[in-house]
Amino acid sequence: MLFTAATFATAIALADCPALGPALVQHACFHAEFGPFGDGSQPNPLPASMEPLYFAPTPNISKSHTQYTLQLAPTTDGFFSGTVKFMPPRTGAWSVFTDRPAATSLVGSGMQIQSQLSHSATACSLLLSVSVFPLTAKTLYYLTFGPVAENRLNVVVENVDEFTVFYYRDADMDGAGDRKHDVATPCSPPAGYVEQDNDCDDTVASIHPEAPEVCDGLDNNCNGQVDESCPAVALLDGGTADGGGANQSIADGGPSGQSAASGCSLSAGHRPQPFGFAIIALVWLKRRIHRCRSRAQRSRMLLGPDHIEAKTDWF
Ligand SMILES: [Ca+2]
Ligand SMILES: [Ca+2]
Ligand SMILES: [Ca+2]
Repeated sequence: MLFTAATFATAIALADCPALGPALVQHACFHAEFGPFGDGSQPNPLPASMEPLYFAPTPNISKSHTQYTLQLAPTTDGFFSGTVKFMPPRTGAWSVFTDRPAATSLVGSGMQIQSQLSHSATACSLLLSVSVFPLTAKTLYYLTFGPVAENRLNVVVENVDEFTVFYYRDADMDGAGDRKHDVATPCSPPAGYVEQDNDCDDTVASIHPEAPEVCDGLDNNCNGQVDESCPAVALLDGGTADGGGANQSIADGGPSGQSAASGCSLSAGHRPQPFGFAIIALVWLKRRIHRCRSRAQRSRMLLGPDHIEAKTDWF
């Protein structure tokens, strides 16, 4: 189920997640490999009314960003099990990673807390199972692991909400997403969404930041520049009535009229600039001749043949 969060990004509920996302898993994996390491034996006496329910001393694993190695107690059927205490510093979703699949149950305030998400495979080779629980700040919870076949279990507990990541829709599947269509989730990205938000045209797979810039009149590599790697060719727009023409730079690689030197296509009615200037000069000269001849004709009509030579000396 998708719903809109206060950040205006679309959020994905944990219950709808297929698995936790790589940001959280990699973070927990870092602590599993590099520590800090805790033995889980920190004394933390239980309330007298609760003590009989759990073997003592019950380890406390409330410190996050730590891997704890728990010594589990034997059960009557030859397996091992154990209970630890955890008190979250803030309210939210908390993940409990273990280095092997182990049934994990959680009790708080005498109530069994249902897991929001649980899966037995992660992207970390050191932490193979995880369960997520909704917890309330400053509340004492009891986590029970097992039964498992071995008496040791490595555990890492991390806050889930800290690892909410934005993903962006990649409609053309070129690996770059559209920042206008995003979701926020601590889970693995939904199908068709990626972490990159820098696709400037998510409808064309050949346009993305890693694409080569080609001479086609488009910004292929999304750097805000069109055909920046192409030789600029200034063209004269096909002539106008007054002999002028707008200079125009067009893209290379067009379907017709390609220049061997630049590879740029020349649209109909355009001339390369060196010839364009010559054309401008010729058109200007032609117009001046026409204009002056017209004046001479008018002068001839107004002044008569005797005055023509004097009035056209300037030409
Ligand atoms: Ca894309
Ligand atoms: Ca281009
Ligand atoms: Ca470009």
